[in-house]
Amino acid sequence: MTRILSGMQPTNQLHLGNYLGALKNWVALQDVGENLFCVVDLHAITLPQDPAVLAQSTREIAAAYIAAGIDTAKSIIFAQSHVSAHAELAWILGCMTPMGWLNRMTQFKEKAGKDRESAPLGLYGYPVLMAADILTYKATHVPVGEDQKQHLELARDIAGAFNRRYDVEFFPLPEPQILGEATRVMSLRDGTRKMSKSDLSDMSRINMTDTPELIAQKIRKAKTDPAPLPSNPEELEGRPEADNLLTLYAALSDTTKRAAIARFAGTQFSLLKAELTEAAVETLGPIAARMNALMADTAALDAILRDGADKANAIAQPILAEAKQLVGFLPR
Ligand code: AQP
Repeated sequence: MTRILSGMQPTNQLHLGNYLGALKNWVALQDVGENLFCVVDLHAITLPQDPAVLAQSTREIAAAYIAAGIDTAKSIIFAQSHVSAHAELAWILGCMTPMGWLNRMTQFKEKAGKDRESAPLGLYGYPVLMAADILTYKATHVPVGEDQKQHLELARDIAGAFNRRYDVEFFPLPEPQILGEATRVMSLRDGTRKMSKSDLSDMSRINMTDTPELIAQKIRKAKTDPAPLPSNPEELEGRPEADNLLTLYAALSDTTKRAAIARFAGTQFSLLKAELTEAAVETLGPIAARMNALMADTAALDAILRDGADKANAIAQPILAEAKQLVGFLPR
């Protein structure tokens, strides 16, 4: 049986990288199996969050899922903190995760920066909680952007560690699904850095709710290089901004990067930027409109999250109970 699980952090507005690297693929995969899409608010507090903003962002991410095409008749949408099994299983799994495995995680190194001694335990243990998110449901497939590949490999290792410790085939090893043309969308200001919610410059990213004018401005000001666009993929080597803009165009126009390169070969960036703006506005405009409409009725969104949590709990609790039994905890 295919069971898909993925999530996004309610840490800021979602951007084009979140959409193309993950959300768009979730929507396309909805008919494949059983789907759970969570708003990972427990992950969000690994860095300080304003409580009122966190609550509102959690609703906003749920609204983005629905506005992008996640159908609550086919998929379960819920907040991670509403299913306590995630945190409980994370503790169990953390007890069989060697620190050496966590020390290799590049995201922790990037987020903790130079002052690692001050970084919270939660940030260090983030990948263990992520493994618990997946394994709590025995999810088989996890559609994510390329940046999450390392965490997914760790989740497989952790599942294996549990199975070996108790000599069982209890947890399936989850498969990462890194799909589409834009698996790693880069910053508009620096083609060597990932487009990210936490980048201080709003001009570095296109947010899912940006107005058409703002999208046009951000793309117009996006960093480029002086040469005309190349005629083959090999010539994109050392030209990260050209590579990124062509990738974005391909993903937003539902074509391949090879076709995008052929379309703009030998032209200046201005043509690519104009057509990319059109494609971005065409894709994001209707999603933003639906998001705004959904956000106008927060009671309805809260009801969707409550219903999702009930359904998610119904799947998670028996799996957690069985895991606890394997560990040797007494039944209640
Ligand atoms: N730039 C990206 N390109 C492709 N996919 C991306 N994802 C994130 N950035 C890109 C994918 O989006 C999903 C949700 O990510 P997240 O919200 O859990 O957190 P993140 O990966 O930490 O996203 P950000 O924007 O980079 O946030 P900050 O700045 O807070 O770290 C994941 O599937 C991710 O792969």
